Amino acid sequence: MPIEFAKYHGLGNDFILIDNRHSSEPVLTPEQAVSMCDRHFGIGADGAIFALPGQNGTDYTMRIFNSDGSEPEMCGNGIRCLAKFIADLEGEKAKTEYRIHTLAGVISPELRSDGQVKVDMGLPRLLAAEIPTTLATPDVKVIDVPIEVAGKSWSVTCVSMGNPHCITFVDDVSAVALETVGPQFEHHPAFPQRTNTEFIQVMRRDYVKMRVWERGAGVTLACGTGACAAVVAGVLVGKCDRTTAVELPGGVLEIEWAEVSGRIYMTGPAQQVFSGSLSH
Ligand code: ZDP
Repeated sequence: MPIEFAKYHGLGNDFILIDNRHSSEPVLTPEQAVSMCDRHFGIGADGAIFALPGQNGTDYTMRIFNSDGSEPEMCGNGIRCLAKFIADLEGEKAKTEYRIHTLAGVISPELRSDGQVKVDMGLPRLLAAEIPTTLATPDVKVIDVPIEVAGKSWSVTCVSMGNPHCITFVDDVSAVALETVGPQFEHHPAFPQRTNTEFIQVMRRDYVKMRVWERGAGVTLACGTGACAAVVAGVLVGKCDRTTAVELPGGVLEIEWAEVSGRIYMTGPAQQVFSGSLSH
């Protein structure tokens, strides 16, 4: 039986989307997802995302495999793509807001009339045990803490958006040797679940440039959870406003860390590129 898929991207962070409404287990194994994500031997993507039936009163469940087959708890750009994908699947019955069950809790994307998707990303988690990281004792936040990576001392702030993020502020983001430094952060013993790493250059209090090394996916053009984590870190270290635009290689995400509720809102595009069917 051929499996239908659609390819979407959010700011160049690209995903294979699969209609998995008939089953509560992903129709691809992590190994199959790895070959489909391969840019030469497969479709090519940073991850594979499955739209499964909802749980506990939610509309859908999202599962995602990174391009290396590991399973992250959440994916910010991916959930914008998922929202567009399910609206496309539902056609006339489509809603403008969905409640999605993820391994990081319930996340709610809203399809706006201007084509952008605004996502309530929930609350950031800041305690060392929640990241998880051993850079501080379990019930302490990791803000501006030194770490030795690739023969250099970096000052980092750690934020979980359901998935782990390590943020470091640099003078010139274009000068960071992502391909060599990134994997050394990802596999550093201070991060038992590995980590995504964001390098941030503050242009203004409300505008930053970011490059990312993603756990399980390497260099990507954008990372939604990473952009949220970066703004939280920017606010915590006093460099950013609560509403800040994050410029990634693939484009700009608008992030707001609401003062009263403490929730994070991410707004950005998501777009279908093509659809097809998998041949095994
Ligand atoms: O946490 C991880 O393992 C990430 N690689 C998951 C994917 C995050 C993503 N880039 C995002 O936009 O949040 C999809």
